[in-house]
Amino acid sequence: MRLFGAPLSPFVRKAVVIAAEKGIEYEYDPRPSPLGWTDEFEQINPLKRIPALLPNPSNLDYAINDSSAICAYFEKLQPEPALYPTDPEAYGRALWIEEAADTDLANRVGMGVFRPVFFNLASGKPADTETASEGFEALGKVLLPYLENQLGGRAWFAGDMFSIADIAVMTQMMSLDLVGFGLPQDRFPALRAHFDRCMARPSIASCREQNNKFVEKAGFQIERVSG
Ligand SMILES: N[C@@H](CCC(=O)N[C@@H](CS)C(=O)NCC(=O)O)C(=O)O
Repeated sequence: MRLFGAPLSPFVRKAVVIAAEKGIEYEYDPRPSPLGWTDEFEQINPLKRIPALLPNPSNLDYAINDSSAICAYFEKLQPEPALYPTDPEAYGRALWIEEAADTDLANRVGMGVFRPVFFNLASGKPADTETASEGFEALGKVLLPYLENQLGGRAWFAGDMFSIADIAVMTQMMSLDLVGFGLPQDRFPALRAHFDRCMARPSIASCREQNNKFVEKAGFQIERVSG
């Protein structure tokens, strides 16, 4: 099995973390990214998005693309530990939170905060911290308060288990944190505690360490703006 996609993509992180939680092994090809695609990638995923997964690396025509499809495939491949609740309400809620995180949250985090800092640095320009700060403030108006409220006093987003919902939200928060926008404790205490709880899991701590090493190796100096 081979997983494709740059390690700083929040969607690739979903696949990496769920595989680590379940002890699923794979070869990893970190090369395809929005900053540059490999020759064979279009054949694997005509949508040109990461992550992509080849269950059999020699068969480029049988790919599973999209983080949600890959995570659901991993759940069937290796059901333990379960990362999707069985209770119908908790299951529906997990899928909704995953969807919200993968769409609107991802778009606002990626375009509004991550890219103005990271893509600028990657192309040799100074980080656009002003645009990123505006993007973070926009997130703080609706989406982050919504998620803060959804979490309420509970440890996890769906039922009383760590699930795909937590992974999907956490991977977006990691993107914010990586470019200097940690969750402020005074404004989002539940989300902050959720982030710290997630980071304490070995699967996520190791993913974060790899991400930090990648940024260090690139030599990017990233200003800490919050959290
Ligand atoms: N719904 C897809 C979204 C994947 C996605 O948008 N990935 C980004 C990287 S973070 C990408 O490949 N973007 C391509 C581009 O910007 O050209 C998933 O969950 O995998």
